Amino acid sequence: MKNVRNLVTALVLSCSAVAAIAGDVTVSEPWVRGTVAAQKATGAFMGLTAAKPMRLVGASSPAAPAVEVHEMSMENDVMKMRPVAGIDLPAGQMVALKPGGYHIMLMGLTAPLHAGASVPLTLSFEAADGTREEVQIEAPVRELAAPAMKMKHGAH
Ligand SMILES: [Cu+2]
Repeated sequence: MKNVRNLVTALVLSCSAVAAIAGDVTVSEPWVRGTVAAQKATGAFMGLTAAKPMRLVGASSPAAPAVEVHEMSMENDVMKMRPVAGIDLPAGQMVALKPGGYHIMLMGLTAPLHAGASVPLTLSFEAADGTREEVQIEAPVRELAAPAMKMKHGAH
């Protein structure tokens, strides 16, 4: 009996380490791309799974004065990104925010972000009936691995 309880405790602990579950949305494996000196913007990425139809409508962070929900796409061989009003989350289906697609853009960074640090983020979700829900997460910083892509920022 005791062994079973220990196993359950271990499972609960290991789950809470990778996912923040609050209310109707589960955030899995959040991370932020590290930056180099003088770089003012970067992206935050994660998986979002909603228990019922929800919409990611915004985010904020103490690490950046401006935070927007962005979509990246290829236009004439150039990666472009633009702000979107929100990202729809169908019930029970993981939506990935990842490089090259949807991401959360942190702009106006006051200091470089290095691996080992983590960035607090508050995510705002809206349900079909208009009720809002906020989820707080800590996104670890991953070192900038690849050289910066050729990018154009449309709206900012
Ligand atoms: Cu962006």
